[in-house]
Amino acid sequence: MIGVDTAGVAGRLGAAADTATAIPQLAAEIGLDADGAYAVQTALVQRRLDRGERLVGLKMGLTSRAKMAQVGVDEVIWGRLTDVMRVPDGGTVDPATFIHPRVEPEVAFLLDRLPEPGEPVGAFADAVRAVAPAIELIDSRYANFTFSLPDVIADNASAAAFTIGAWSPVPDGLENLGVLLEIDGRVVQVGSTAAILGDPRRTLDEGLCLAGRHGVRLRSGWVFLAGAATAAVPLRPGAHVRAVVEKLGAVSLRAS
Ligand code: 0L1
Ligand code: MG
Repeated sequence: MIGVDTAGVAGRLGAAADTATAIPQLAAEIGLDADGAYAVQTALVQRRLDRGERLVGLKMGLTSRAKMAQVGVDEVIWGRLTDVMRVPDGGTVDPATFIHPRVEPEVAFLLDRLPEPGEPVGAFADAVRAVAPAIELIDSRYANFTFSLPDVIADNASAAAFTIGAWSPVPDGLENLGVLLEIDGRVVQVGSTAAILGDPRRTLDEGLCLAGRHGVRLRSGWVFLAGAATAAVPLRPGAHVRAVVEKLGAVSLRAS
């Protein structure tokens, strides 16, 4: 990968997000590989930080077969979350500020005492202070929600917005909890937390390791979106979205 204009590519993706205008895929044309794509992601998120946003966490992407099949990419990826992406539980988003928003039910961790870089998570209960049901709103900046692995990495793993429900202490088991996604009171997706790498707790080791390779260290107090338990569903104007995770409760958001 020689001579990729990292700042230029980040600028194109940033402008696509800011103006809610899709752009064509670009990785194949410019020879962008996965490492180069994470450099673009860093520059893309830096644009947000430069205008005053704060990093508040990390998201894992494509952690389930359903998600991989939905977009035709079969590798776990990660992206960064900022404070401006967070929507309060029960809050409203304007779908017109996104290109083709989709919502998916997730499990979120509130991070606590994390191991040193390169070390695996010892006791999950030490590393994670609390867990919560979450909704992630993803929005690919690429036309037709179609991309390659480096394309989606560069696009900050399609991160756009997220909502976290009430935090609970870490329950005994997280590996097989029922998950529902409802739109306007109707169940549109049914899944299990087992779909998230077999057990959502595994995603924390993955996140530490994958982000660590790019010099990103997870922080105490950060949110960690472990991944979706089902495929994502388009968010239509006026929709009321609710995600329910067994033992953890429910979380909701509304589209204006
Ligand atoms: O959070 C996710 O699993 C999304 C990762 C990127 C792929 C997509 O946009 O669906
Ligand atoms: Mg997600």
